[in-house]
Amino acid sequence: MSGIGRREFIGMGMAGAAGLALRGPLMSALGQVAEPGYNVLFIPVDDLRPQLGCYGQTMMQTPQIDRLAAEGTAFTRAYCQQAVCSPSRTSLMTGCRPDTTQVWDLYTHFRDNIPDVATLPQQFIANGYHAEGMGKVYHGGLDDEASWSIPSWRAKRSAFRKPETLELVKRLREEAIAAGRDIKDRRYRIRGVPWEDPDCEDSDLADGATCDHALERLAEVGDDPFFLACGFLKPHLPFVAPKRYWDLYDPESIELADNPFAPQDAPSYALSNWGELRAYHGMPKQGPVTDEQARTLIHGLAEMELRENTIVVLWGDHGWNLGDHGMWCKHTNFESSVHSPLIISVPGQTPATCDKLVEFVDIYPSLCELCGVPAPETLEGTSFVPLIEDPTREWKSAAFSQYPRTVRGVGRSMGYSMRTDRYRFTRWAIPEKDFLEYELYDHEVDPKENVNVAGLAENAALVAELSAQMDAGWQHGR
Ligand SMILES: [Ca+2]
Repeated sequence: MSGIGRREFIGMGMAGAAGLALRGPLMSALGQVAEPGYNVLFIPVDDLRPQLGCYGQTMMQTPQIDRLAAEGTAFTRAYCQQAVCSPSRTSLMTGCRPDTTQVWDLYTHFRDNIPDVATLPQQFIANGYHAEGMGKVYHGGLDDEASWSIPSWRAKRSAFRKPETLELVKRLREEAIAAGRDIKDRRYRIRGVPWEDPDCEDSDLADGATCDHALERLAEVGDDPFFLACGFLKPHLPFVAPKRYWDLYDPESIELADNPFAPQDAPSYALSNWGELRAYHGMPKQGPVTDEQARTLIHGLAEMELRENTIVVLWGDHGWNLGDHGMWCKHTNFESSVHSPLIISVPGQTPATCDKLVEFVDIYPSLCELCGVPAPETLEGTSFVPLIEDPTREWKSAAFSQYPRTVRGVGRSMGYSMRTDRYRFTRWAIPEKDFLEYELYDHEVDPKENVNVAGLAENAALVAELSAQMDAGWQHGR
């Protein structure tokens, strides 16, 4: 970028968000010369809860993600729109909320419902970018051809490495087949053990191989600006990481959730029975491999002199319960499920931690604004670029998430949840059955959401007020 420093540019853009959206970073200070926009390195991380050093979790050793955060903006209150892989990723990649994508499960492809939507990388391709996807970007089996300039890439690696695990998986498979089960049916998939610590190289496992592939591709990028999505599978179950990463942690020193109980007065269906983990043998702990992959990628960018023109954005697709409320995995509307890591680093920006409420649907319009790519009118989020410049400014008043649940004996309900500065408010309704229940957690005194205070008489007016705010929806969240 000539004629204007990146820092000046960022400052200029932030001073008037609309101006930046119109001018984009493609123009010089004179407004004449179009230059290639920023590259984007886009790093989805599967099931990464904000348990990172840069979020104050000193137990974790995540120095490289912390370094990325130290160079960029770490959003400490970022929320996914639905706490499970495909609905969350689909929402983020289309810039639309789950009720628009109508993807609330792990089986529906968004093209079946919104066939003409321009996904985030697709919009970049339409504006001169080369977009590649590798590793897990969309949920498995739900890739989207139109999103990539060349077919997406996945590492071919076994999920496990240890001979005894491979033997166990083989035996379970044989037993299932002998019992007449179709093991290709998702319900009967053989999952094996929940964790493993093989003594192997990073590249022997899928994430290491994906990282290597990303570095190879970065070395070969052409003249067009790139949008490179490099999705990591870990720390999603099964927790498999090379032994040396496990050895960084003393099991005795690992802190356990201090609220391993259901919230007081919360409806039982609000909780998850964490069937995802129960499908494995044994019990889990957390492996830290992702940090190392992020380091290698970002280091590679620096070596190739791409870092100074590349925006890096790292996000976990949702939170994860590590025994919180007695649950494991995600699949709920609680803070521990929807609160997710989001870090963006824009060259030349002033590093900051930002505690304003942001949503994953905001990522699409933000990257558009930063890269001078026009944002489609269908987007249902708000660019958080102004927060990169001024992390303390006034911002949106609520973040919205949702999760469907069957209420026993009543029917299927979509639980809508709203995080405001102070409260988490969740509403479960089945209008045709005259069913309506609320959850209300006051984060000022109950940050772990241990007591549902929606039913207290003194909170009746507050519940009505929050309910009205929820009805007004995300469009009125600012
Ligand atoms: Ca996930």
